[in-house]
Amino acid sequence: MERRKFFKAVGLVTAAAYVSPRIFGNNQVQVKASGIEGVPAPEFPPLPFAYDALEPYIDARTMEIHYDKHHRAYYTNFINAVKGTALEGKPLSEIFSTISKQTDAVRNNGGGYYNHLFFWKNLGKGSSGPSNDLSSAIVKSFGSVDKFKEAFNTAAKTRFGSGWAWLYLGTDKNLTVASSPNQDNPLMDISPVKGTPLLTIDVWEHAYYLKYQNKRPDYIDAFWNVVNWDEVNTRYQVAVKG
Ligand code: MN3
Repeated sequence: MERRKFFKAVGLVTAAAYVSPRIFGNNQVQVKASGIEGVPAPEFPPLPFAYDALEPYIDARTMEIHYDKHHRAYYTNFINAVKGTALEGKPLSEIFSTISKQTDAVRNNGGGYYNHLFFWKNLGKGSSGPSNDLSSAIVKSFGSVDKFKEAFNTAAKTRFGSGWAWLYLGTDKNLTVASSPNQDNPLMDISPVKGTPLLTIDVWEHAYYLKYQNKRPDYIDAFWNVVNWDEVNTRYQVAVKG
């Protein structure tokens, strides 16, 4: 990257880090623009773990294609879609809050870029489980942690075609589970499910077909072995304070 562009990018990231929580449009979702909801990275961000890190639950070949082909394409197409427009250099949270007014290219590729960034961060091995605070909130909303997992699994299994299932803190401050089609997410003003996302699973066939073929439920069951609860707990803490 040339120096001028580099400093421009760093300047935007730094500025975005100090944006306080805001309510965007009619979306009523508060998110700090300093995380992955902030200004798009100037370069395609690295995968936070090795391709084989989630074996045997998610295989290395699937991870490689998913990250290096699918996710990279969303990133590149999104950057190209906003280049030279009023959206260039804007935080993703702000773009999503007005997504109903944007092109399909921005909606699909922006969603695809963000949702995968989010998904990688909520995957990993070795974390213990939901924090006490998050557990209490889950029990309050779903009755028990098992019932929450059941609701999440149902949302993931019954999403027709391609999409995502989410645990999110709704605008009413209750934990909710729902699914979204294609590359939509709860930060989008166009989405019937709105809130701050805490946990997600990609149920597009490209996320599991090499290993699980048509057995989406087996992939969803395996997913629980590689949830990075540390990330989910942190997101919950930030979301309730927001
Ligand atoms: Mn995917």
